[in-house]
Amino acid sequence: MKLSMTRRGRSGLALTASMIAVTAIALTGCASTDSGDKGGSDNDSKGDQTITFIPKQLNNPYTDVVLGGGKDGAQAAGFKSSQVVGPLDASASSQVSFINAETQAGTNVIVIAANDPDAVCPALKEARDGGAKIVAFDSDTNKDCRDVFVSQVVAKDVALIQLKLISEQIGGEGEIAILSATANATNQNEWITYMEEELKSNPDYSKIKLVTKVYGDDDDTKSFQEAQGLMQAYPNLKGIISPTTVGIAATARYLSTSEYKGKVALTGLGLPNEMRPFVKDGTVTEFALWDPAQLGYVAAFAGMALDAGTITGKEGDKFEAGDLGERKVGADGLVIVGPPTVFNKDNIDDYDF
Ligand code: RAM
Repeated sequence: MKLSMTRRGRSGLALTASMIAVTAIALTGCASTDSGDKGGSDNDSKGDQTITFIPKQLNNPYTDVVLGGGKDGAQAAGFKSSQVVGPLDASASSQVSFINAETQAGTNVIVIAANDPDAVCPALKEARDGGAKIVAFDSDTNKDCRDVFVSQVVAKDVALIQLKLISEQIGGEGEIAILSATANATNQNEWITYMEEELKSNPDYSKIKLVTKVYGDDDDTKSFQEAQGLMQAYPNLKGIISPTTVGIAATARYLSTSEYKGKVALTGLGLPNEMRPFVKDGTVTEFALWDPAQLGYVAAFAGMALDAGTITGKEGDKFEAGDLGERKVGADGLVIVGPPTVFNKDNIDDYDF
């Protein structure tokens, strides 16, 4: 990993605490945005811009790390103020009222991780009509509702790494299941589709059978129960892929005290700090993720470049993302942050997020 903003030595906990404070202000309805000039040129762009992050949901430790990076990025990019607002659940329409409030407030840049690619679109279009720039991150909206999509990694790579890990862990054959977040999440569904295609087309995986997909809704309790349900419904299950930090942690917790510990493999996308005990106790061998703070950080810089008019989101546009250097806009407004990292007992202690 080239540059990690949250490698050991920087405090992920501090970020989390500060984000909780911001969230508390937002939830009481007291958060204010400054309605600044929308800034049409590079020269008048610095100084009074406002940026608001709307994650899929607030009560998600992954989100806290992303938003910590977002806050750092907003400051480094020169925003006058940044804030976080959002729902407590990741349901399809839960973000709409928050978008509308930002439109009312005249916020310059809205950064959103969409719970549903369609549900947020009418509200985002209104925000754009009012002059706001829209940066989707983590989970995309429909392409015509945002200016750019800042993605952690190439979506197909995320899918392939998880398949490779599960295949290694179950010896290349047997039944597997996917325990996802919500059924509408754009990012989850894209990864799952790539996994399904690869399972069908790659002869290396011809002996692996995906028996079911279940949804824990990025809710710890529901994810735990879904994991338990999987084991009851599929007694021959060899492995579970959970491409969500909430799902993989809840599943690991279930497996760790069950008779399936060490027998049913679990991989997916997890936070090293949450997964550490389960790697150390042998419940989980290897899982993957990127540095979530970098996602928020790059999204803030993309927002500033859009607001300043130095990029419009077209293919080939370039912008500086502070410490992380130059980023390029690809086809369909896609900005890639960095490659996924695989965590196991040998390297997990090197990471702190
Ligand atoms: C969960 C969320 C998020 C996803 C990560 C990996 O926290 O579903 O959208 O990107 O996991």
